[in-house]
Amino acid sequence: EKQRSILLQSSTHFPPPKGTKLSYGTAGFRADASILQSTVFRIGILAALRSLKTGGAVIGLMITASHNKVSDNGIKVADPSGGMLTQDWEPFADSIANAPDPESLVQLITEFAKKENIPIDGSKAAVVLLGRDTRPSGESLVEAANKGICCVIGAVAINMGIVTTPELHWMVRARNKGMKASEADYFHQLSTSFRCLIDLIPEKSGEDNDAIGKLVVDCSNGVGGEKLQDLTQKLNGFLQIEIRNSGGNSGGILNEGVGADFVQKEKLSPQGFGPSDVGIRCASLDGDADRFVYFTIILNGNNKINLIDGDKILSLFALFIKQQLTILEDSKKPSVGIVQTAYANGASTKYLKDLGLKVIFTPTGVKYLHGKAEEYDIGIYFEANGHGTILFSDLFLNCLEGIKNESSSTENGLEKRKAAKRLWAVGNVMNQGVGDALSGLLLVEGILQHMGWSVDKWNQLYDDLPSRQLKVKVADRSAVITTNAETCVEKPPGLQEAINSLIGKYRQGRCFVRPSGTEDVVRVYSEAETQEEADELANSVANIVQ
Ligand code: 16G
Ligand code: ZN
Repeated sequence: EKQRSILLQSSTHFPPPKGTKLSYGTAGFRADASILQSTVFRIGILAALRSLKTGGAVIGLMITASHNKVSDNGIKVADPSGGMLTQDWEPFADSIANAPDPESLVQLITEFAKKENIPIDGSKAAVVLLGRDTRPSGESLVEAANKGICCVIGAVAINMGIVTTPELHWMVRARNKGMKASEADYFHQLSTSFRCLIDLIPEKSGEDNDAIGKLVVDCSNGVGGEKLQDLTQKLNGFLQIEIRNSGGNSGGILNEGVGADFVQKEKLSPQGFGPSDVGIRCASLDGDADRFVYFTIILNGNNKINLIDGDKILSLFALFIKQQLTILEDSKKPSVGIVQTAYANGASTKYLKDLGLKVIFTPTGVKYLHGKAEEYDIGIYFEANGHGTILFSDLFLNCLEGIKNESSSTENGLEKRKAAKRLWAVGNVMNQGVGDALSGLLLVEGILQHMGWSVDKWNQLYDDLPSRQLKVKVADRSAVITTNAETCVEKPPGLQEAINSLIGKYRQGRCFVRPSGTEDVVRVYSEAETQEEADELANSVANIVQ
């Protein structure tokens, strides 16, 4: 009763916006920041309930709209493992976000708590970690989320201030494992595992690692700028990083003509990069630093770039891991799964399969890829847009621990120990909760130094097949229903057959359509042997979708 009256009372201060239906979507709620007060307040309540439900485990609440424009904001929940909120709570998130008044809100909460056996009588404690990116609207939204959390008796909120999305996920996971979980601990883990990779680089005569030169990073004028700066200081010069578009007082606007999303979608260099950067290894983070891509500037190319996307990052990681596993040879073989979506360039899939690796496809959205990757001892997933990570099972980590501690002093034993240590470092540098641009950068840089490779050498692992993406406005995108990891249209009937006959006209033709999860459009993706053919295929399929 006391709980009920607190909820009723507080929620009157957070009326929902009129005439907008909000949906948790693939990446939490996102909208113009001005209408999100009530949503974050309510999701604050949800986060506290989630903590109660999981026996008082720490839950994360991140206020960010990632690569969206600066006037937008959003909110995402991190589960105790540091992964995304369990999917079976999404309908509850939708329904409370859209409850029209305090009475119906409190009724939904009470019913849900009863159904899920959540103790809301104040007898149990709950903890929620709050974080936000650099958007100006973040401060007051954190305040609203905090009010929501504190409405649940026994729940406390801990404000971590401005952090990257993956940093908050890492902190949630670390706390629940009873580890030290401050930002300094996060930087320490990343920098020491990077250092470990560097220390284990085989000596190669004649190769000069300094030739690899500096890395220049576009930080999208977002939270990644300051954080990468701090991390770089911990690297003691083992990596030369120049930071651009760092946000703060440097002038540029968050995500405007900058950032990983812009670079990957437009295939153009971000602001602040130009002809003087030709020949230099460049990378781009997105607004909350959970995605990254690499690129190089094309000489006299009118801002065009060679894009090194998530698929090629994945391929580099897979190759390195495969090499280390080969050194471990006879030891117990871990299961390795590579997880991609239908957007992965066909050339990357071929490359990975030719390496002898198992490639699995899931629908678009990190929660699907992550869930699949968890099924393996080593699960590597990336979306072409640069979101991904590498997951190690506890079993495999234990196995590595064993090999690391073996005492054999034969050459072979020594090499195995080194390989185990490298893999161990990979598992520590890579965020086990979500994709993390800072982790990813360090692993790419570590591997390039290990291989003694230039960025061009890496880019030449395979040539991307020409591809085209289009979006089509339709009356009702939910009329398109897909199956087989979005590669095949189930409804409306006949559409897939029509697409197939168009694909049949092109060498190496591939094409699929799917309703977007974030925009009111149907997306078309095509590949073919030449750019002209890929364009033609996409256009002709777009025509029949309309
Ligand atoms: C969301 C997803 C991203 C996916 C994109 C597809 C997360 C954290 N983010 O941003 O992984 O690539 O949606 O958008 O899951 P679309 O459905 O509009 O094509
Ligand atoms: Zn992001």
